[in-house]
Amino acid sequence: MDKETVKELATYLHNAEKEHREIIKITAELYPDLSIEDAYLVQEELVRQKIEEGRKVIGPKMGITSEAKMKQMNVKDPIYGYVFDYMVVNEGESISLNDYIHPKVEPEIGFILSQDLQGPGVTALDVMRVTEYVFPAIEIIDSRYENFNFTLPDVIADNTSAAGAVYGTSLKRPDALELDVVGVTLSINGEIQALGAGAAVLGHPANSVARLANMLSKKGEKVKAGQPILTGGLTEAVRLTPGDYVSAKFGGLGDISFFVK
Ligand code: OOG
Ligand code: MG
Repeated sequence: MDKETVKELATYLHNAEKEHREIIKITAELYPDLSIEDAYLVQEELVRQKIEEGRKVIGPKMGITSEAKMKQMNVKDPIYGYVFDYMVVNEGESISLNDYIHPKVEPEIGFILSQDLQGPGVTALDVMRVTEYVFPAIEIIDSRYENFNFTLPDVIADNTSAAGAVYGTSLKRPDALELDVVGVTLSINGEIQALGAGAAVLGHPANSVARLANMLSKKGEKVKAGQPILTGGLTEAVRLTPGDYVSAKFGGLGDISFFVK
């Protein structure tokens, strides 16, 4: 894919995000043959454009981390993208639906490492050895594509639908918990809408961080110490509507919540 096309596709996505406007997926018309590799080039260009506008990367995020979702999309690898400073929502704060297109929320387990992790060959055990803290999180995803309808390359180019993140401030040492059996409930206005457990993410969320390190190593990059890492949704994502009070409760990890206006 030539540089001009990469730029054009990144700008197409970037503008849709800034204007809170849904667009037709790239593979439908603009570039039907978009490969996974090309899609990451578009994502890199999108990240570059945001940084050029003064935005800052806060941390990486993993997506499509359940075996069921990977099978459904017929892929072997999960996908990754980046959360930026302007996407961060503080616990207890309100978001306005006007700032999004058709946002959904999903509870996730977050990691913070004490050392950089460089693949290939990183295992979950390597991850646990350098994990400083784990924390509860809610990710807000907001595909720029009509009806959240996309192919894998489309969603990779779209920075894996990243739009918001609530990083819980209750930090726990990783050996204080068995993360695969940490249960989670996601409630809207006090009613449980979805539930899951840590094992929904590749059997154990540490596997997700290991896969991230190994995927990044193909680009000569690593998972950096100190950055909050989102490991992937523990439940299906739930659509938001005005007036929602969103809360996620994690066994042993604590609760987080925010409001929707
Ligand atoms: C893609 C993002 C998926 C996750 O945790 O699986 C994701 C999407 O479903 O829009 O963030
Ligand atoms: Mg997610």
